[in-house]
Amino acid sequence: MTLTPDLNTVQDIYARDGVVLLKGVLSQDWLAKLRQAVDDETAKGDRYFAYKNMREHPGVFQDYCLTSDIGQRVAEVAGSPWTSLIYDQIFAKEPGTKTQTGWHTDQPYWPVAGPIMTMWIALDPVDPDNGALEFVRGSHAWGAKYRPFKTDQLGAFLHYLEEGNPDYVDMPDFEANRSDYDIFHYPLMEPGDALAFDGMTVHSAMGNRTSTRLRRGYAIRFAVEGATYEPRDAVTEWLHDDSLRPGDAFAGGRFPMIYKAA
Ligand SMILES: O=C(O)CCC(=O)C(=O)O
Repeated sequence: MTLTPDLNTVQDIYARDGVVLLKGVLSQDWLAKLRQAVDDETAKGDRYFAYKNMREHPGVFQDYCLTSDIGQRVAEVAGSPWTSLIYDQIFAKEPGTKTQTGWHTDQPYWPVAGPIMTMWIALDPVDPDNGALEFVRGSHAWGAKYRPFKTDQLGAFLHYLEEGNPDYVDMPDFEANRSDYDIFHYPLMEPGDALAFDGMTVHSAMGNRTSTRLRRGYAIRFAVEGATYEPRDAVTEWLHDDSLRPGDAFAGGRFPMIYKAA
């Protein structure tokens, strides 16, 4: 894969905005295989948030994570000598899904301190009609740790978690005060494009107001140099690994290093 725009520009945008669009990350072959694998998985009947950690089982998701060039791409964008896998997730927003995925940051839900990156790969054309992701530009650099919260199966806010934890602050109401923030989205992602975004970037996803256009996204979460294991509580328990100790580099055990610079 050659990066469009070039790597220096990509790194600059990522550092400035906390998110960058990468064109043509998937080959046609991986696109076809991942689409099929997503369809097979979603045919099992769960919805939206339920499809997680497929890569822990043999199959297309595991093959993609372990054998494709995605780990190297993450390392390049992050400027890191290595990449490890945290977990993967399908976001299939069906036609007619009115719910907007609430504004949130990802890091508070995972047992990681330090830099992490999601690659959110579009398997369909994605635009504001069928569920474009929205970002608050530069919010990854604010240093704000927003309290995690529970959502319903479609991503709507239900209630806060860790209410007594002084490390977190409640999230401002970005939706009600949109004009106070630099909120943006990419007008069109083509199948095989990816959004690389920081674990602290505030983001949400629009509803899918089409009646026919499924919006399939495949998100993979990665740790890079500087990330450490930080198991916290019930919120992150689903991703714990007792073979790592708090403070260890976030690689090994359940979280294989999938790329290391020579
Ligand atoms: O794809 C979506 O609908 C939401 C994605 C998201 O919030 C995430 O990847 O963290």
